[in-house]
Amino acid sequence: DNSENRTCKIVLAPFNGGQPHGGVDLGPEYMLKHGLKQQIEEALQWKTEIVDPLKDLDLEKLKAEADLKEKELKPKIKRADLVSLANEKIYHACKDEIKKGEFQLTLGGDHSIAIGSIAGLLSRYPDAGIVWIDAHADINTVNTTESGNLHGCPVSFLANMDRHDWPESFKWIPEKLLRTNKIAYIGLRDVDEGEKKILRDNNIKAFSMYHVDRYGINSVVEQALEHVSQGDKDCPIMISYDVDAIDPEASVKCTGTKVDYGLNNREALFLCERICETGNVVALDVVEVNPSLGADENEILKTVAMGCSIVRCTLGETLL
Ligand code: 6HN
Ligand code: MN
Ligand code: MN
Ligand code: MN
Repeated sequence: DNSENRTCKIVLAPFNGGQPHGGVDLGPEYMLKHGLKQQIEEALQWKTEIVDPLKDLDLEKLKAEADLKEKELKPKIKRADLVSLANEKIYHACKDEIKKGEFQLTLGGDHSIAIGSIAGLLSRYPDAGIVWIDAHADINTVNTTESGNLHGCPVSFLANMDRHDWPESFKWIPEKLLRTNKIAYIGLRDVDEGEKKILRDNNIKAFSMYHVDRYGINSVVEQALEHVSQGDKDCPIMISYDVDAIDPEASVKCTGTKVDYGLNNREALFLCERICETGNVVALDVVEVNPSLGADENEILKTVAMGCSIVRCTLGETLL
């Protein structure tokens, strides 16, 4: 129903410090250049407003300084203070500049930015359910991470895992934030051994590509929604969408941690359509679009266009 003229707040999160590649910070710019804002306004008849929480940070300079310092220190987790700083800003923007009833759309950036976006969303809707669409579980803790890349860890921070071992800078993250029964994964196919143990020990609902093949995407989405809603038919739902969930051959080649045999294009968008149809979707992240990893213009266009389609389908463009 477009008649109410809803507002979509577009939170820009052009941050790349949670992983090693440059270029993922270009995600928001490329999606906007592709016409995302106009698409939301014209096709969907929503109002849009840009929120730009990182605009005062010189991110490339801060990253260079962090990398120089870490060259000698070689800490287990990389650029912790920078990732924390960027996310604290994203958190405050989502918490303070978005009102109940407005849609929270966050454009990454790497997936570490979900620490801020989800912490912000949960400040408005503490009981929201999170559907995490990804090839990866992103639930490594500061102790289990093998890569040290913080885009592999956002869920553990949100769920307050191993909090006693966090660098001091992360302590702004509220306690008792995300309960592990309020998240469900779809699309997993590259999960580290330490993460598998965390998923098992905490009984976390996770649908891998095996489950998509076994039950079909329709049943998987239904089960995920039922699980995160915990019996509340009005439960607010947020989607955190890592585009690497989607098969590289199908459309998404421009992303930093590509994994074969993912969701096909229809499965990828059906998810968004079905979750939109519940009428309960309040927020979406689109992350890990990296235009600089394209071999040619066409590869870049396909990935960026898919990012924009995810947004439009989640807002209801394709529903009749
Ligand atoms: N992402 N599990 C791997 C790691 O480095 O911890 C990969 C993480 C990928 C994160 O794609 O958002
Ligand atoms: Mn991923
Ligand atoms: Mn792996
Ligand atoms: Mn991810």
